[in-house]
Amino acid sequence: MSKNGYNAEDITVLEGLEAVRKRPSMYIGSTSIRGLHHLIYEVVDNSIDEALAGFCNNIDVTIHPDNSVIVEDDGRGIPVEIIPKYNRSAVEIVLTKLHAGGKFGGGGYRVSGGLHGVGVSVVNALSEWLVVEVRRGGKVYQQKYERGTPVSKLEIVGSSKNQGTTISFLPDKKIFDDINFDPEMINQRMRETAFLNKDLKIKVVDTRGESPKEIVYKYKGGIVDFVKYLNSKKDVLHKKIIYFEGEGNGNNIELAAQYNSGYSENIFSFANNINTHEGGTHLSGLRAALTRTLNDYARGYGLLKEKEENLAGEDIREGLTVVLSVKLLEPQFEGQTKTKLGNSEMRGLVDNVVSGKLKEFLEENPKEARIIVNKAISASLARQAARKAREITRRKGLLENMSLPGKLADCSTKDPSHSEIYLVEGDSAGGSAKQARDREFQAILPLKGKILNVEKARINKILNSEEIKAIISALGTGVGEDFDLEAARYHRAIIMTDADVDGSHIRTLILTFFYRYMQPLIEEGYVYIAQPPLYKITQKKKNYYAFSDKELNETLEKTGREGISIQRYKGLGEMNPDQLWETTMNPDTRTLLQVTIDDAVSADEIFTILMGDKVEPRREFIQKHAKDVRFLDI
Ligand code: 0RA
Repeated sequence: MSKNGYNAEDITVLEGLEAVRKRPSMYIGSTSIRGLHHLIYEVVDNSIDEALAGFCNNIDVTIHPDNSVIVEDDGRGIPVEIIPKYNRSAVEIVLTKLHAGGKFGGGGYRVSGGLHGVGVSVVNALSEWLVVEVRRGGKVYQQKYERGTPVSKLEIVGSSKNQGTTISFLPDKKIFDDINFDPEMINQRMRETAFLNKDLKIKVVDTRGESPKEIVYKYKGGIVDFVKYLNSKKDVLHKKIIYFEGEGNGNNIELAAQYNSGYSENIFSFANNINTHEGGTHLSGLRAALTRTLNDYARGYGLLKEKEENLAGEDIREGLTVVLSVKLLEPQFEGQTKTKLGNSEMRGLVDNVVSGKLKEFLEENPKEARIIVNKAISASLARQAARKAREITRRKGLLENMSLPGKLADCSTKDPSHSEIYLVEGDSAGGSAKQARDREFQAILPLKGKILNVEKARINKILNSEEIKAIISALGTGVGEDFDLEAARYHRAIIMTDADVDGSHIRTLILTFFYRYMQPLIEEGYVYIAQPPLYKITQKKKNYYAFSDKELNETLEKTGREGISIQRYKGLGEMNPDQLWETTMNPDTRTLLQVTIDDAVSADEIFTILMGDKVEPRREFIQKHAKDVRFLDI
């Protein structure tokens, strides 16, 4: 041991954390608001592991005015014994060594153990300070760290009958662009975590406002309550939520499902509490079981005649909300974002459990069974009609040699990665945009008025809509199951609408269509929103543009308010092509908002509310969000 108390092992530990500080994005994805929230999720996931092991019932998350966070649980507490190999306490190893969390646990289901959990040591490395408190064996232990380095020994600071761990930390402003936590993001995630862990109580306290806000999430129905929540703004086709549970080789599956009268599929799958956005074996097992079991039932009861074609998977999943949650001892995650479950044994297990139990459910509930089969049959008929319509359009397109819409002003380059298409509201703005654009790489597609609300129509009707057909053929990708990102003719689809109520409605309609029928386009970051200015301020023949009221005020301050004139743009059409180019279309000077799907649950909720049938929830939403545009970042 050297004179400063560190040995060679400690030095490699600290070098590990130094690497985290040098390249934080490698460990938490980014240093944006998303990465910041990862810190909380990481600590909470460690507490959830204690809950999965059956030792933790309560987690409290508290955010303080300085954006420091406390996560307290009543799990077993991080072990405090000295680990001989390191000559350090287990606590210190967990807090300073990358991926050390799993070393001492062993066995059981883990959220934080997989490729996802980077370890609380990463949180420690990226925090200005961190304090860990462990209640274990009647004593309270405490140790402090700064930017990952211990600044005190693990000390006994008191006694307690309780057990558990409390981790408090302040995100490092040197690392994060902004350390302001977003309560919506935290609540969303904690709500989802509580749904997935029946009876676990998660309390979120935000003390930053004038009065502290406290929300408690605890669901005794678990994923049944989750499905109830997901369908709460929809018309459901049967009251009772279908629920199955099964087990095999120590792996566990749970499923809750309910149909609604809508046309979209809402299947959320999880493995060890991790949202498997990219699906995987459990999801394929589920899909196979659904398709086979419902076809068998429909044939067996003569609901589907011999000469009629089988119901397709997508017919059966229309209007279906499902939460599938599996727990595995050794989950394998694959895919680009490591959110695809790879364990091959899961396919058969889920297929078996779902086939068996779903058959039983259908036999025992003939009324519900009929409703479900009839819904799938209508979907199938609509799909067949759509296919015919598509075949006709395709043939027509070939014959007339014009598969691209007539009103598309295409760009000249044929390289999709350098091409962008502006979807523009109205013919007049479309005209200005055509004059303004750089025709080398910018294409313009003017759209007439309101496009069809896809939330209220089935695929056959959607494919009959002129505006939607124009969007699909211009993009070249196809839709739904046929969607092919590789075929995209542009890598940027930019929605450009007026900065008024109608404009935002049209933008939402287009986004809804993309979200429901071309989701990968959004997931891959191809969808953008143009930001035209709200004001033009002229002073001595010089023009300034303001994109918000705040910017208008700033500009007025700057210009000294003398001899100025202000024009408020009511529509894109009021700008001349030069101004439109300069403010909204020139890549060197414009600002684009990239549309992202932060969370599929809230995105679905938002589109259901904004575009769906039920008027009441829509009114509530619009009142609640009238002053912000956050819902654009679905
Ligand atoms: C290592 C081993 C055990 C628990 C934990 C770490 C643990 C970590 C965190 C982080 C936040 N809360 C936590 N709670 C527990 C297993 C403990 C045992 O075997 O007694």
